[in-house]
Amino acid sequence: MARTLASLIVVPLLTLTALHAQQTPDPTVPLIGENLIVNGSFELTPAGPVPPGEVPEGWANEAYGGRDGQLSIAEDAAPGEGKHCLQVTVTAENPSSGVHGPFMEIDPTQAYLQSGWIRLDREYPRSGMNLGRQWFDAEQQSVEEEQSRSYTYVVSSANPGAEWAYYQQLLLPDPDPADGKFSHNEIPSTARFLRIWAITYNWDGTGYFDGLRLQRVDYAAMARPKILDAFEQANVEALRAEIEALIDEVPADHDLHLRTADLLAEQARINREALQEAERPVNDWIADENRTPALLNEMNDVRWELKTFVLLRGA
Ligand SMILES: [Ca+2]
Ligand SMILES: [Ca+2]
Repeated sequence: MARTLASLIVVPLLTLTALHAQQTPDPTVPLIGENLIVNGSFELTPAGPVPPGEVPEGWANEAYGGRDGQLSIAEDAAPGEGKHCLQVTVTAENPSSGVHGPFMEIDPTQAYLQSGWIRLDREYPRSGMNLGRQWFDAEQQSVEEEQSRSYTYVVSSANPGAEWAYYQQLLLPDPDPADGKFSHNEIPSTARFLRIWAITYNWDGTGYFDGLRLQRVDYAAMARPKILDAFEQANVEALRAEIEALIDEVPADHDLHLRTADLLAEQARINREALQEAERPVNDWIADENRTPALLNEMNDVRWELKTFVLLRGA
Protein backbone atom coordinates (compact mmCIF):
# COMPACT_ATOMS: atom_id res chain seq x y z
CA MET A 1 0.00 0.00 0.00
CA ALA A 2 2.76 2.43 0.87
CA ARG A 3 4.45 2.02 -2.45
CA THR A 4 1.23 2.42 -4.37
CA LEU A 5 0.23 5.58 -2.58
CA ALA A 6 3.70 7.01 -2.81
CA SER A 7 3.27 7.07 -6.55
CA LEU A 8 0.03 8.96 -6.10
CA ILE A 9 1.63 11.64 -4.04
CA VAL A 10 4.53 12.18 -6.36
CA VAL A 11 2.28 13.08 -9.27
CA PRO A 12 0.45 16.10 -7.85
CA LEU A 13 3.54 17.41 -6.13
CA LEU A 14 5.46 17.54 -9.34
CA THR A 15 2.90 19.94 -10.73
CA LEU A 16 2.20 21.83 -7.53
CA THR A 17 5.73 23.04 -6.93
CA ALA A 18 6.24 22.01 -3.36
CA LEU A 19 9.64 23.52 -2.99
CA HIS A 20 10.28 26.13 -5.60
CA ALA A 21 8.84 29.54 -6.17
CA GLN A 22 6.46 30.59 -8.86
CA GLN A 23 5.07 33.98 -9.72
CA THR A 24 1.40 33.43 -9.02
CA PRO A 25 -0.74 31.15 -6.89
CA ASP A 26 -1.72 27.95 -8.64
CA PRO A 27 -5.35 28.36 -9.79
CA THR A 28 -5.82 24.65 -10.35
CA VAL A 29 -5.96 23.75 -6.67
CA PRO A 30 -9.63 23.80 -5.62
CA LEU A 31 -9.70 25.50 -2.23
CA ILE A 32 -12.48 25.15 0.34
CA GLY A 33 -13.38 28.05 2.58
CA GLU A 34 -11.33 30.95 3.80
CA ASN A 35 -7.75 31.35 4.90
CA LEU A 36 -7.47 29.67 8.31
CA ILE A 37 -4.60 31.94 9.37
CA VAL A 38 -5.64 35.13 11.18
CA ASN A 39 -3.68 38.15 9.99
CA GLY A 40 -1.57 36.08 7.58
CA SER A 41 -1.25 39.19 5.42
CA PHE A 42 -0.32 41.44 8.39
CA GLU A 43 -2.92 44.02 7.37
CA LEU A 44 -4.45 44.08 10.87
CA THR A 45 -1.29 45.51 12.38
CA PRO A 46 -0.14 49.14 12.00
CA ALA A 47 3.12 49.75 10.18
CA GLY A 48 6.16 50.19 12.35
CA PRO A 49 8.30 48.25 14.79
CA VAL A 50 6.65 45.44 16.75
CA PRO A 51 7.47 46.13 20.42
CA PRO A 52 10.11 43.75 21.83
CA GLY A 53 8.49 40.61 23.20
CA GLU A 54 5.28 41.13 21.23
CA VAL A 55 4.00 39.73 17.93
CA PRO A 56 1.43 40.98 15.40
CA GLU A 57 -2.25 40.32 16.10
CA GLY A 58 -3.27 36.73 15.39
CA TRP A 59 0.23 35.35 16.00
CA ALA A 60 1.24 33.60 19.20
CA ASN A 61 4.87 34.28 19.99
CA GLU A 62 8.26 35.29 18.70
CA ALA A 63 9.78 32.08 17.38
CA TYR A 64 12.92 32.13 19.53
CA GLY A 65 11.59 33.94 22.57
CA GLY A 66 13.52 37.00 21.52
CA ARG A 67 12.85 40.39 23.05
CA ASP A 68 15.18 42.27 20.78
CA GLY A 69 12.77 44.03 18.46
CA GLN A 70 13.66 42.05 15.36
CA LEU A 71 10.11 42.17 14.00
CA SER A 72 8.37 45.05 12.32
CA ILE A 73 5.44 45.68 10.02
CA ALA A 74 6.75 47.11 6.76
CA GLU A 75 4.80 49.25 4.31
CA ASP A 76 5.25 46.79 1.49
CA ALA A 77 3.20 43.84 0.26
CA ALA A 78 3.27 40.87 -2.05
CA PRO A 79 1.09 41.13 -5.18
CA GLY A 80 -2.58 41.30 -4.15
CA GLU A 81 -1.71 41.20 -0.46
CA GLY A 82 -2.63 44.65 0.76
CA LYS A 83 -0.21 47.24 2.11
CA HIS A 84 1.70 45.55 4.93
CA CYS A 85 4.01 42.62 5.45
CA LEU A 86 6.15 41.18 8.23
CA GLN A 87 9.79 42.24 8.25
CA VAL A 88 12.30 40.12 10.14
CA THR A 89 15.83 41.36 10.72
CA VAL A 90 18.50 39.08 12.11
CA THR A 91 22.18 39.61 12.74
CA ALA A 92 25.28 37.51 13.29
CA GLU A 93 24.92 38.18 17.04
CA ASN A 94 21.18 37.43 17.07
CA PRO A 95 20.66 35.19 14.06
CA SER A 96 17.15 33.75 14.58
CA SER A 97 13.69 35.32 14.84
CA GLY A 98 10.23 35.20 13.27
CA VAL A 99 6.77 34.21 14.45
CA HIS A 100 4.89 31.10 15.49
CA GLY A 101 1.15 31.00 14.98
CA PRO A 102 -1.40 29.82 17.54
CA PHE A 103 -2.58 26.20 17.76
CA MET A 104 -4.91 25.59 14.82
CA GLU A 105 -7.13 22.52 14.80
CA ILE A 106 -6.77 20.37 11.70
CA ASP A 107 -8.18 17.09 10.41
CA PRO A 108 -5.36 14.68 9.47
CA THR A 109 -7.60 12.92 6.93
CA GLN A 110 -8.07 16.06 4.84
CA ALA A 111 -5.91 17.91 2.34
CA TYR A 112 -4.63 21.44 2.90
CA LEU A 113 -2.62 23.98 0.96
CA GLN A 114 -0.09 26.03 2.89
CA SER A 115 1.32 28.99 1.02
CA GLY A 116 2.99 32.33 1.39
CA TRP A 117 5.14 35.01 -0.17
CA ILE A 118 8.76 35.73 0.74
CA ARG A 119 11.32 38.26 -0.37
CA LEU A 120 14.63 39.59 0.94
CA ASP A 121 15.81 43.20 1.05
CA ARG A 122 18.54 42.40 -1.47
CA GLU A 123 20.44 39.52 -3.02
CA TYR A 124 22.25 37.21 -0.60
CA PRO A 125 24.46 34.19 -1.23
CA ARG A 126 22.28 32.29 1.24
CA SER A 127 19.17 32.91 3.30
CA GLY A 128 17.69 31.68 6.55
CA MET A 129 14.04 32.30 5.66
CA ASN A 130 11.75 29.35 6.39
CA LEU A 131 8.01 28.85 6.03
CA GLY A 132 6.51 25.75 7.56
CA ARG A 133 4.55 24.34 10.44
CA GLN A 134 4.86 22.22 13.57
CA TRP A 135 2.48 19.32 14.16
CA PHE A 136 0.81 18.56 17.52
CA ASP A 137 -1.37 15.74 18.78
CA ALA A 138 -4.74 15.98 20.56
CA GLU A 139 -2.98 16.91 23.82
CA GLN A 140 -1.06 19.64 21.97
CA GLN A 141 2.18 17.73 22.43
CA SER A 142 4.50 17.85 19.45
CA VAL A 143 4.22 14.94 17.05
CA GLU A 144 7.62 13.34 16.74
CA GLU A 145 8.76 11.25 13.88
CA GLU A 146 11.05 8.41 14.86
CA GLN A 147 14.37 9.97 15.87
CA SER A 148 13.40 13.14 14.14
CA ARG A 149 11.38 16.33 14.28
CA SER A 150 7.82 17.59 14.57
CA TYR A 151 8.22 20.46 12.13
CA THR A 152 8.28 20.46 8.35
CA TYR A 153 8.63 23.18 5.75
CA VAL A 154 6.90 24.56 2.70
CA VAL A 155 10.29 26.02 1.92
CA SER A 156 13.52 26.27 3.88
CA SER A 157 16.37 28.72 3.25
CA ALA A 158 14.16 30.47 0.69
CA ASN A 159 16.37 32.74 -1.33
CA PRO A 160 14.19 34.63 -3.83
CA GLY A 161 16.27 37.82 -3.84
CA ALA A 162 14.57 41.19 -3.62
CA GLU A 163 11.47 40.20 -5.63
CA TRP A 164 8.42 38.67 -4.00
CA ALA A 165 8.17 34.94 -4.66
CA TYR A 166 5.21 32.68 -3.98
CA TYR A 167 5.63 29.27 -2.36
CA GLN A 168 3.01 26.62 -1.80
CA GLN A 169 2.78 23.05 -0.63
CA LEU A 170 -0.07 20.58 -0.78
CA LEU A 171 -0.36 18.76 2.55
CA LEU A 172 -1.88 15.29 2.31
CA PRO A 173 -2.66 12.60 4.88
CA ASP A 174 0.28 10.34 5.65
CA PRO A 175 -0.50 7.31 3.46
CA ASP A 176 1.45 4.95 5.72
CA PRO A 177 1.13 5.95 9.39
CA ALA A 178 2.55 2.62 10.58
CA ASP A 179 6.05 3.32 9.33
CA GLY A 180 6.60 5.97 12.02
CA LYS A 181 7.69 8.58 9.49
CA PHE A 182 6.11 11.43 7.62
CA SER A 183 7.41 13.49 4.76
CA HIS A 184 7.39 17.26 4.48
CA ASN A 185 4.14 17.21 2.53
CA GLU A 186 2.40 14.67 4.79
CA ILE A 187 0.06 15.27 7.70
CA PRO A 188 0.97 12.86 10.52
CA SER A 189 -1.98 10.62 11.33
CA THR A 190 -1.82 11.59 15.01
CA ALA A 191 -1.79 15.33 14.29
CA ARG A 192 -4.80 17.31 15.48
CA PHE A 193 -3.24 20.77 15.62
CA LEU A 194 -0.57 22.70 13.84
CA ARG A 195 1.24 25.95 14.41
CA ILE A 196 2.45 27.99 11.47
CA TRP A 197 6.13 28.92 11.45
CA ALA A 198 7.38 31.99 9.58
CA ILE A 199 10.92 32.12 10.83
CA THR A 200 14.40 33.31 10.03
CA TYR A 201 16.97 30.90 11.38
CA ASN A 202 20.73 31.23 11.72
CA TRP A 203 21.18 34.03 9.25
CA ASP A 204 22.33 37.65 9.01
CA GLY A 205 19.99 39.76 6.92
CA THR A 206 16.50 41.13 6.41
CA GLY A 207 13.57 39.29 4.91
CA TYR A 208 9.81 39.68 4.54
CA PHE A 209 6.79 37.39 4.79
CA ASP A 210 3.33 38.15 3.44
CA GLY A 211 0.12 36.47 2.34
CA LEU A 212 0.55 33.46 4.61
CA ARG A 213 -2.30 31.02 4.08
CA LEU A 214 -3.58 27.65 5.14
CA GLN A 215 -6.68 26.45 3.35
CA ARG A 216 -8.58 23.23 2.94
CA VAL A 217 -8.31 21.62 -0.48
CA ASP A 218 -11.00 19.65 -2.27
CA TYR A 219 -8.51 16.98 -3.19
CA ALA A 220 -11.05 14.65 -4.79
CA ALA A 221 -12.05 17.43 -7.19
CA MET A 222 -8.52 18.22 -8.31
CA ALA A 223 -7.98 17.89 -12.01
CA ARG A 224 -6.75 14.43 -12.86
CA PRO A 225 -5.29 13.06 -16.06
CA LYS A 226 -8.08 11.76 -18.29
CA ILE A 227 -5.85 9.99 -20.74
CA LEU A 228 -3.18 7.56 -19.76
CA ASP A 229 0.28 8.28 -21.03
CA ALA A 230 2.04 5.93 -23.41
CA PHE A 231 3.91 4.19 -20.63
CA GLU A 232 0.74 3.33 -18.79
CA GLN A 233 -1.01 2.27 -21.99
CA ALA A 234 1.82 -0.15 -22.55
CA ASN A 235 1.65 -1.36 -18.97
CA VAL A 236 -1.99 -2.09 -18.49
CA GLU A 237 -1.14 -5.04 -16.27
CA ALA A 238 0.60 -2.68 -13.85
CA LEU A 239 -2.50 -0.49 -13.84
CA ARG A 240 -4.61 -3.54 -13.14
CA ALA A 241 -2.32 -4.60 -10.29
CA GLU A 242 -2.49 -1.12 -8.81
CA ILE A 243 -6.29 -1.16 -8.89
CA GLU A 244 -6.37 -4.62 -7.33
CA ALA A 245 -4.14 -3.47 -4.48
CA LEU A 246 -6.23 -0.37 -3.88
CA ILE A 247 -9.59 -2.14 -3.86
CA ASP A 248 -8.33 -4.30 -1.00
CA GLU A 249 -8.28 -1.12 1.11
CA VAL A 250 -11.94 -0.29 0.44
CA PRO A 251 -14.74 -1.70 2.63
CA ALA A 252 -16.45 -4.66 0.96
CA ASP A 253 -19.87 -3.02 0.84
CA HIS A 254 -18.69 0.05 -1.06
CA ASP A 255 -20.04 0.40 -4.59
CA LEU A 256 -16.51 0.90 -5.90
CA HIS A 257 -16.13 -2.87 -5.50
CA LEU A 258 -18.83 -3.68 -8.03
CA ARG A 259 -17.56 -1.13 -10.50
CA THR A 260 -13.99 -2.29 -10.13
CA ALA A 261 -14.93 -5.96 -10.49
CA ASP A 262 -16.84 -5.26 -13.72
CA LEU A 263 -13.96 -3.28 -15.10
CA LEU A 264 -11.32 -5.85 -14.25
CA ALA A 265 -13.50 -8.63 -15.70
CA GLU A 266 -13.78 -6.68 -18.95
CA GLN A 267 -10.05 -6.11 -19.03
CA ALA A 268 -9.42 -9.80 -18.39
CA ARG A 269 -11.82 -10.76 -21.19
CA ILE A 270 -9.96 -8.47 -23.60
CA ASN A 271 -6.69 -9.98 -22.43
CA ARG A 272 -7.92 -13.47 -23.20
CA GLU A 273 -9.04 -12.43 -26.66
CA ALA A 274 -5.70 -10.80 -27.24
CA LEU A 275 -3.88 -13.96 -26.24
CA GLN A 276 -5.95 -15.88 -28.74
CA GLU A 277 -4.65 -13.57 -31.44
CA ALA A 278 -1.31 -15.12 -30.76
CA GLU A 279 0.68 -13.21 -33.31
CA ARG A 280 0.10 -9.82 -31.62
CA PRO A 281 1.69 -8.75 -28.37
CA VAL A 282 -0.94 -8.33 -25.70
CA ASN A 283 -0.06 -4.78 -24.91
CA ASP A 284 -0.23 -3.69 -28.55
CA TRP A 285 -3.65 -5.23 -28.78
CA ILE A 286 -4.81 -3.62 -25.58
CA ALA A 287 -3.66 -0.23 -26.78
CA ASP A 288 -5.49 -0.55 -30.10
CA GLU A 289 -7.17 2.81 -30.45
CA ASN A 290 -10.54 1.47 -31.52
CA ARG A 291 -10.75 -1.19 -28.91
CA THR A 292 -9.63 -0.01 -25.53
CA PRO A 293 -9.38 3.75 -24.88
CA ALA A 294 -12.71 3.79 -23.11
CA LEU A 295 -11.70 0.85 -20.95
CA LEU A 296 -8.31 2.35 -20.15
CA ASN A 297 -9.79 5.69 -19.30
CA GLU A 298 -12.37 4.10 -17.08
CA MET A 299 -9.62 2.15 -15.34
CA ASN A 300 -7.78 5.43 -14.90
CA ASP A 301 -10.90 7.02 -13.40
CA VAL A 302 -11.48 4.12 -11.06
CA ARG A 303 -7.86 4.17 -9.99
CA TRP A 304 -8.18 7.85 -9.14
CA GLU A 305 -11.39 7.32 -7.19
CA LEU A 306 -9.82 4.42 -5.31
CA LYS A 307 -6.70 6.43 -4.51
CA THR A 308 -8.75 9.34 -3.29
CA PHE A 309 -10.97 7.09 -1.23
CA VAL A 310 -8.05 5.30 0.37
CA LEU A 311 -6.02 8.44 0.98
CA LEU A 312 -8.87 10.36 2.55
CA ARG A 313 -10.14 7.21 4.25
CA GLY A 314 -13.59 7.54 2.78
CA ALA A 315 -14.07 11.08 4.06
CA1 LIG B 1 -0.08 42.02 3.40
CA1 LIG C 1 4.29 7.52 7.06
